[in-house]
Amino acid sequence: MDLDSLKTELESNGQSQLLRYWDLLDTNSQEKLYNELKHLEYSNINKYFKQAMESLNHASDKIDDLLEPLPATVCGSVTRSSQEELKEYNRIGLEEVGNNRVAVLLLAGGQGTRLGVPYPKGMYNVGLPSGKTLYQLQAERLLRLQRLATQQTGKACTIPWYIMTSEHTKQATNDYFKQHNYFGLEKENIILFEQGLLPCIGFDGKIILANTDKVALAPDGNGGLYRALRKWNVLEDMEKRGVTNIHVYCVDNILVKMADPVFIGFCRTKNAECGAKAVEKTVPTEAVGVVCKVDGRYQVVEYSEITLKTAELRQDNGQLTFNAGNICNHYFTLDFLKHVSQVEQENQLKHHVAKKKIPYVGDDKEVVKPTEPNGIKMEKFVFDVFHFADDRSFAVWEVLREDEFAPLKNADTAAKDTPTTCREALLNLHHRYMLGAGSKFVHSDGSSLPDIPCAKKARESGDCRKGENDDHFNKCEVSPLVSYAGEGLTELLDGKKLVPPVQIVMGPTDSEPTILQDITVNGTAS
Ligand code: UD2
Repeated sequence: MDLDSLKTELESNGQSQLLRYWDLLDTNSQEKLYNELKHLEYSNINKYFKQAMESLNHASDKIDDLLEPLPATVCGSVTRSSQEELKEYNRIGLEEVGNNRVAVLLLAGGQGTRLGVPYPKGMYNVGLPSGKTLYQLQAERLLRLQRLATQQTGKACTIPWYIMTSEHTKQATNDYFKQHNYFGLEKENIILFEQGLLPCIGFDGKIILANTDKVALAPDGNGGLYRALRKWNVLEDMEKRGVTNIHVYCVDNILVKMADPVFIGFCRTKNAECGAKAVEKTVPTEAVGVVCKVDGRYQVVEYSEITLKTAELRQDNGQLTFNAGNICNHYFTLDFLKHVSQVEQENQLKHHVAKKKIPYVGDDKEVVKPTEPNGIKMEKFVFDVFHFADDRSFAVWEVLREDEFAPLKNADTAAKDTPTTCREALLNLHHRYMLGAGSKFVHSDGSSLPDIPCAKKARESGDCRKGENDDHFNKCEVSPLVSYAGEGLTELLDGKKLVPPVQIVMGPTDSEPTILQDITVNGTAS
């Protein structure tokens, strides 16, 4: 340990408080703290802090005048495309998958503070009949998609799954996949790498100590991706495997269509290097970021960055002018990722700042949990690289919220984005898949259940007509190993009368799916 040079460095950067408890620590703790401190880049951190405080001071400045809606030329939409176009996008995407040119990259380094569980969010079980966690659903979607691509191309293929973790999630994620035998995927095709951390800083610019021997560190945001790609040579690994298309997504969307061939096919048709999936924002005050242009460059703008007047602007057809709600589903070519991950480009991504209540060690060496914000966390955002795309290389694909977006952000005590809303969204979708495949839902005496569920409010107030409050649409689950996006079910379900709850199940090595029902019509097999 070269304590003297560390002391000098800390002094010259105004961070000597980090050694405040040094003399009270035993040798082990001293070593631990020393190792943490010697890796921090103090002059950079001080620079980031200065920029962060400037941006906080300008947080109320609005950027309305710089905003432009997306040009129609970069946009496409599931609802405005013909069946032929959708089929063609799907074919192109499957061709890419089938030729091993597609990888998925999961952003899973977040701390999941709002959900409040001590383990990574991907391990969360929202209470589906199958009990599957977010990670299991995702793994099975990949397996199914590989099979679909193989059916099209006649060749075996692999979709490598890159997972960005952080200090908080790496070990648990690793152990979880191992414990579950990688859910039928090959171990070498699940590649974990770790994003960086940045210290939390008090409003006075001093780095906060979380404990006498520990700096308060937090992940550097999902935009820490680009630095991490460089550090762990991830792009080299992709190149070696022949990957050219990368689908980046966040862990908490239970409906996520990983490596979605339609999205990939659309982006490739547009010759895009960088793309975003979006859902239509319908209410001006909905707190989602929108994909748009700012000062001529593509960007995601938070609702808080513009005035209500701009958020309320509508086009002639009544749609909001800024309506492309970001759902953290991005497409990149390998070349684009190589470009933006270079030091020169990555350094241009600014840190976003959040005021936080950061636990710190007090004078009596006890950890204090503040009740008011006492400092900041700094994060880069994954979508800030849109800035490097232009009209020729950018594409936005609008999808249906009810088919593709239901994020898990909060515990069930909240009204929105909870385990319950996620579970209902997935089961609702699967109910529609089953109906689409030609099955009918009935009571055990064979009488019909309605196709369209009674609205939740009406159910709660007892306003539903008789037979409509059975909640059956909320009890149908299809294993992703059977169907990726509703396909492949007709043969199994067409003309079948099903009594909910129903599960269509299949194991990773099974060749045929099975219909599981607690009760069948009049006690006979369906
Ligand atoms: C994200 C998007 C937001 C919207 C929303 C939809 C960003 C910056 N914001 O907001 O625009 O699309 O999702 O659900 O993308 N993560 C890391 N490392 C970190 C922090 C986060 O990997 O340091 C991951 C996290 O595990 C998750 C994803 O990034 O998978 C999104 O993080 P979040 O849930 O904190 O983002 P949120 O909801 O504020």
